[in-house]
Amino acid sequence: MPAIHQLIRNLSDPAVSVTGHPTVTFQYTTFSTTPTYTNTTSNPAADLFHNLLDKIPLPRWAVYTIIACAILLIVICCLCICANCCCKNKKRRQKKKKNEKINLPEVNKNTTTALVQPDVAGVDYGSTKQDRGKLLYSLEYNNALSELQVGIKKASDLKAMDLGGSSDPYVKVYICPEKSKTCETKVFRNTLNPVFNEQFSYNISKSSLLKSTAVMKVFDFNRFGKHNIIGELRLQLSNVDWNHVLEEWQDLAEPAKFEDEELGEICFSLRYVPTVGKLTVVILEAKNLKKMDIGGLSDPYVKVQLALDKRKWKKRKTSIKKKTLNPYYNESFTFDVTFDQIQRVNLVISVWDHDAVTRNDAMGKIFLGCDATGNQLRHWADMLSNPRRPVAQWHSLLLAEQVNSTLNLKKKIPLRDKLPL
Ligand SMILES: [Ca+2]
Ligand SMILES: [Ca+2]
Repeated sequence: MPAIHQLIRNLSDPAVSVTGHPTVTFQYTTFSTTPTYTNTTSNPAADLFHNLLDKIPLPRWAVYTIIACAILLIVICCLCICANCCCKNKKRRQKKKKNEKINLPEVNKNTTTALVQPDVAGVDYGSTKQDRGKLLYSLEYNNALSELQVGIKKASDLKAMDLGGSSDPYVKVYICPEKSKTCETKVFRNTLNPVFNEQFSYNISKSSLLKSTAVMKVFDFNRFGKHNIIGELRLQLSNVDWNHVLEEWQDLAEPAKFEDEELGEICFSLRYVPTVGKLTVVILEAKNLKKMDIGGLSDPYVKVQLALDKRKWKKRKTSIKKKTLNPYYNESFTFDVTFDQIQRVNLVISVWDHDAVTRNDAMGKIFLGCDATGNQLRHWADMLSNPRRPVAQWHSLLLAEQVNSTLNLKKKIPLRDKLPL
């Protein structure tokens, strides 16, 4: 087999020896102890390597091929890992960039994120003011009459509170710390730039004026939900130059939470049938009432009173709901009120905490009627303009003293006046 012999020689594999015998034997098990190349080097490391190779029961070319393949495989693996890492980093960088792009306009539009989680370095306090809009108001004091005039002129760039990207703004005005009279402007539907042009007057002595603060709160009206505050102004009246009429724009601030005591809310429906002269009040429920008892709860009941020509006239009350701050009543009261009387009537709704031993305490109060303002007047007007249809609405309770001083009811109507007119 000379061809094979030659081939083997060409491969110059020292592991393969050919005997003089015509048959070729691949001596995998027997090795020559003194191969020719051993003499060429005296490096002990190389000797060790070659000895190791000699011990492997494979031809040298196969061993070299395997080693080459292994190195190639390792290199390919390394390259793959590197490529993968680079790719991931690139993707991460791109994703980060993308996220930054998405977040930026949101942050610009809505700085409440900055308010909730203030980044000490990055908070822009000015932008929170711009977000809520601004209000043009006027202040004037008449020394002779001891009368303060607060003008609510207009607002601009108000914050959108409704889903449609708009608001239904109105302004509540009162003087702290007295808070005896709260005035409200009309509601302007679906606008962020309302023109109110309303003026409110407060009787206040010069000495108490200088210790007072005028509060102007801009709210968003919602037909079936709680009214949300858009922003407010608090003006220290001691800082005002009263020799002139003050008129200026000011950025609305975030509402202060400390001052307004939450007295809870009450929901009731009103229905008036003019033909038969019947006014029906259904006390539905109340929520978030004030804690009056030691256990952290209250025993609330609701008084429904009517005043005619500012005199106490008729009254009824609901049952007492024990140990709750969120009572449900659904109790109906019908009063005879003629069409002539309904225009001179005030409906006073008050929530009381029942106490077995001590006097019952007032928890909150509101009144409706033609003398009412704001939300209460709206509910009353809705009832009158929808005869025979019950109109339900939630109302925020006010301090009983505040309502009493605004309403200023006289004593009970004498008996003869109770007779039908
Ligand atoms: Ca609204
Ligand atoms: Ca009680």
